[in-house]
Amino acid sequence: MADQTNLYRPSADTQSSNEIKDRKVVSGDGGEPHQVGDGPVLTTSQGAPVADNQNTLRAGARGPALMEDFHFREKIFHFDHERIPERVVHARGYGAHGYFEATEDLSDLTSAHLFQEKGRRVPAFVRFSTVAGNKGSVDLARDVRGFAVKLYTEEGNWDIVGNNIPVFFIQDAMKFPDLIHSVKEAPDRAFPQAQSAHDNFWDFISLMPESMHMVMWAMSDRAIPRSFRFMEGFGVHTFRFVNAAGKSQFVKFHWKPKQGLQSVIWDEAVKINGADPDFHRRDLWNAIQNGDFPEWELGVQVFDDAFADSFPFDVLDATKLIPEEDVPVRIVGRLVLDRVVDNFFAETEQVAFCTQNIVPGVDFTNDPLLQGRNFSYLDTQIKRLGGPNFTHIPINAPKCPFHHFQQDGHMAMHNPKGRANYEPNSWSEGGPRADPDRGHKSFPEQIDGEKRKVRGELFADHYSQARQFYNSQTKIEQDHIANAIVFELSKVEAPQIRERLVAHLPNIDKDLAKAVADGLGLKSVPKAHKPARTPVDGLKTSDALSILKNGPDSFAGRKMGLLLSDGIDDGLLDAMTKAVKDAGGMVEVIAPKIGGIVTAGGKEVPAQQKIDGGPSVLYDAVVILVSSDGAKVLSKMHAAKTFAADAFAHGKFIGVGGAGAELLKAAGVDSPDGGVIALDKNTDAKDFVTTCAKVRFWDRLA
Ligand code: HDD
Repeated sequence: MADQTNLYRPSADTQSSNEIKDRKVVSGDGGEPHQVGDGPVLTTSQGAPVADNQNTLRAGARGPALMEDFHFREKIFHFDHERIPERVVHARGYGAHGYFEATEDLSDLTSAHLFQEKGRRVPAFVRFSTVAGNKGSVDLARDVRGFAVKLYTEEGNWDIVGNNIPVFFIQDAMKFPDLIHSVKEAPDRAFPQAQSAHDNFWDFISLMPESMHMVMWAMSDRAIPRSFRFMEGFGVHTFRFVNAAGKSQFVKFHWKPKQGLQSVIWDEAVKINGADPDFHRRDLWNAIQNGDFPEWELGVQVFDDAFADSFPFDVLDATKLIPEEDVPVRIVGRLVLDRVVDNFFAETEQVAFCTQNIVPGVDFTNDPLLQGRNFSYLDTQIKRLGGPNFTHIPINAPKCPFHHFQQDGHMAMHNPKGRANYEPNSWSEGGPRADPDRGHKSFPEQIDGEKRKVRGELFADHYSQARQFYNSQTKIEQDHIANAIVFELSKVEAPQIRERLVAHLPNIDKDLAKAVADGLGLKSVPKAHKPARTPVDGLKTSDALSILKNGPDSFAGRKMGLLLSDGIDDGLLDAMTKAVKDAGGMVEVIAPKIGGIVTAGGKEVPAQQKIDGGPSVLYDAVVILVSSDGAKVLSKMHAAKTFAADAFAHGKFIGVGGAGAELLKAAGVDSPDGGVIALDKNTDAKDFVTTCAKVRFWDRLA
């Protein structure tokens, strides 16, 4: 019987800290300097102490290297094998540990152990990701974000492998390889990387009307989130909850960030990718390391067969959502991320999410996308992690007791003990047995149908919810959608593909179609494609679908960029720093030199960024606090002028202290508006930070 007690854990010798330790440097045998110290002795993987980590074993100082050098051979062979295949999708991701706590007793709905009592807690691991880009691609690609949650419950691991968008591009898993091939780099030229703005993607999409709803989401600012911390997550599919009496209800899962929703705007995304390609992972790392633990509420939409039958769309169709106004989201738990990984590869890279990992009390539905996923995830982990024993890797192993007869295979780490490795057997130490009371039981749904390659009738409505989504957006958000489609299609070389895509838009919204046609320079809006099914009229708009209607209510978790120069007023600087911290935000100092600045009062303030490494796109709001000498110096620096001009162009709130207005003027901001706020006295700092909770001065962008 396998058990969980002998999981391999490497010793954590090195901790992530910024502490510097000066170790003694001595000369090695061959005259090469190397470090000695009071840490552990370097060993081979076999544990043999190493004497020299600088020189291979040689026949003579200038002679050939000897094969006999087992330390050299081990070191190089291991290095040569460091890479494993990256995920075929969602290759770039970032994970963190935390916990999930049930805030409701849901025993009436599900027998899931986790929900049998309010307050039950289980460890959790979450991996956020982009979809299309390779592992080393940029964080702020326009893309869907993966939101995969592993809950280590007492009755097994439960993986909710979701996205930050509640619907999907396709309805049937059969089309997934085509979708992904189309969005990834073209096979003949190996570009573009981490982008959907190219012919292959839009060629495919324009031929797949079922993708139109998701396309509206992907072209909205949902696809360029400000941070993983400020985005929602969705289980997407309809699942089942099954209670102890065997009664089943349908359920959809939602993760709602306590931090509120926030996205960047496209021009920022493009620039952030250059300034800090790791923007999202750095943000999560910093927040957790600062003790500002991101938190999401788990919400469920629970509904029965009667609702499903009356709903104008098929609840098994992953291209459709159920508006919160139709079935309210009930908050039943909280997810808190409070610990970064010890090692990225061991945890974030090797974590293996599988949609088929569910627990008693939770069940699948016949959603054809979900059913296909249940095959794909297990299959992909075997390839990616090298064999069936990926569940032995600590990050994937259950944290509850587990007992089974699976054995052997590459890297088997906890094979069954004893003689019995089959069942039934009659040995006294005969190992585990199935338990019909505790075990997972599929909901005994009555199924009757012809064996055919078909889809449900209602799946054919591809435009109604796309329209509902578009209509639920604020004007600014609608403009962003139109601009995004124009941007993307402007990168498409084949005019026929552009037009074929635009011909879907009148079925969603005539003004949107016109705006996109104009933006592309088309003479007119092409004739609309004929819908396969007449769209449903009069769907009510849903505020839950808009980011701007669900923004933050404070500056907590946000970052203020302070552009400073020598000779500034100490009082205002201190007041601003305090106001941001009191609001739960972070400050970062940007200065002409990384060595920092000296205030009028003689205080040395270190900088976190030199001006050209800290453009304003990296901050939620900025303060320009400079002396008049400082303003003169900065006004001659392109990076400083761009800092100010971009902050203004991106609708940011700009606090202006000292001679800051001079820099704004030099940057071409001649007519400051209500979002450019003079900081005349120290008490202005607090009001400014309160104002910044609105994230942007939207009037400037309208
Ligand atoms: Fe998938 C990874 C989310 C459809 C096949 N998917 C993957 C990850 C997320 C999603 C978040 C990354 C997990 C991690 O961080 O390791 N995928 C979704 C959602 C979908 C979806 C929300 C639609 C509702 N996926 C989907 C389909 C298929 C796959 C239809 C195949 C039929 N997905 C995979 C995969 C991946 C994966 C190939 C690649 C790496 C991995 O599984 O672990 O199996």
